[in-house]
Amino acid sequence: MTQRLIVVSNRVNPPAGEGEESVGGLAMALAAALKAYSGVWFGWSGQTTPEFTGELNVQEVGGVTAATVDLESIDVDEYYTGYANKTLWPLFHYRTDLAAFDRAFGEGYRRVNRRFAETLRPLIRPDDLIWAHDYHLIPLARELRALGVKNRIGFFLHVPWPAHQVMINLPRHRQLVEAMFDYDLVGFQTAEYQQAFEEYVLNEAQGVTLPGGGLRAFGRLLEVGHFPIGLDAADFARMTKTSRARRMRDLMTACTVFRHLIVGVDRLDYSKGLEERFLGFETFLTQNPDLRREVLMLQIAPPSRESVEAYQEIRGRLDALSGRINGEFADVDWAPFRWVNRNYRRDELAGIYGAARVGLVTPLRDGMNLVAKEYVAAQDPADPGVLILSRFAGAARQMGDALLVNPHSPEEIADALERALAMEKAERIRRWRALAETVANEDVTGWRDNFVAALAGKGALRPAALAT
Ligand code: ADQ
Repeated sequence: MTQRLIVVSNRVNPPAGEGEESVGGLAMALAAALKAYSGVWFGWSGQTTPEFTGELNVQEVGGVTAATVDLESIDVDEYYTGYANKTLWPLFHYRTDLAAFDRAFGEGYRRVNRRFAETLRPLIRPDDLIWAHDYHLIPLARELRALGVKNRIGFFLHVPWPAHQVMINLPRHRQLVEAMFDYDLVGFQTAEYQQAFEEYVLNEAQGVTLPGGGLRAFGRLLEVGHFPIGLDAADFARMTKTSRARRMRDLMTACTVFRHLIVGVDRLDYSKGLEERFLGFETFLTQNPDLRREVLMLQIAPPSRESVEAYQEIRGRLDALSGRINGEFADVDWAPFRWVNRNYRRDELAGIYGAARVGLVTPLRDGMNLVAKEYVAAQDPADPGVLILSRFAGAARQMGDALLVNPHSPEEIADALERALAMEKAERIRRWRALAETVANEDVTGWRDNFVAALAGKGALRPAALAT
């Protein structure tokens, strides 16, 4: 019998059906990962309750057992909106200028992790593997251990782990890192983030690296590794062939006759580099008067985390910038820029990517970035488009055949657009083939299997020093 897997993440939102609207990178990946395991997906329901009761709501959704719990609104303010999204998210994305440091947030974060642990405890059987996800849940293992849980517990960080000098901006950073040593295995998206974590442990906690991998610090041992996340590649490939995807591709092709479509798809987040990207497109239009009528840029960015001020501000700035670009360059029969703030079904997105000659993916920092991989997976092998990708997305480590750019530089973005639009078909095919191979081979199934094998102690990662 396969071991049960208990997945824990802040939100639990498995896609209910076929072409449902996408629910973000993490949710898509976890739903795909859980399909193959019997087990449970546990987390916050997204609902609030006047008083925390720890009552579980268990449902079967899309082949997955989802167990959720409601939180008090102060929990949501301090733990989710506060510590997770106003403190850790900006810090881990190198935006210390936007990070709020408030002790009440830290206390709420700890309290909610304890509440999650207490609610989850009765569901855990002795040989279950437990896999916690992302920056909301760093102290979960510590709380579970305090309740006597002896199971193997793993943690995967979907966002970047910042450089040591950035990390130490966080008050009580040592306490947060110490809590990570209650896991058996901690996984990162890239070798770079893993190294940054190790550097922190060596410098701040007098840790040592063990011969076979792994770390010793705070009187404990921890296995660490990097596990780049990928798409549910087979499912996405199928999605590109649906009638809805085809219809969307035909629609986009029809409304861009004689023009090349440049597409960006992101959650509306300051880490995604949208302002710089808009300025890059504006620079491109300024530098290339003869190409202006030959392109249309479509940026899709549904609002997210609207309760956080920084997100309201960026929305206002982007609205103004998109208006300025169209005001400056549009003609009576034509406008260069489309700015759309809504979600699309995944099959429709596949169709949009498929119609785009350029995929413009330029986050300032990104743990991985699945949009880059989706864009590649949706291309026509006989006439593929060109991916322009930020150097600071985790995906850049695997996708060196994209045109890599510094996302802070509108000029570099403009130059890359020129190059992409002028690229001969033979070069586009050569680059795309290499990218498509990576996307197909390093998919979400491999990510899950590698992590779970390492957590179960069957992976190559298990250092000899830990076995003794
Ligand atoms: P995100 O920051 O959400 O994920 P990303 O990896 O790009 O970023 O995933 C976004 C997902 O949302 C994609 O599947 C995309 O198709 C979908 N999406 C975006 N805009 C959409 C729209 N308008 N309509 C429908 N769907 C839309 C976090 C980390 C990433 C990491 C993932 C997975 O920040 O770095 O890659 O988790 O680990």
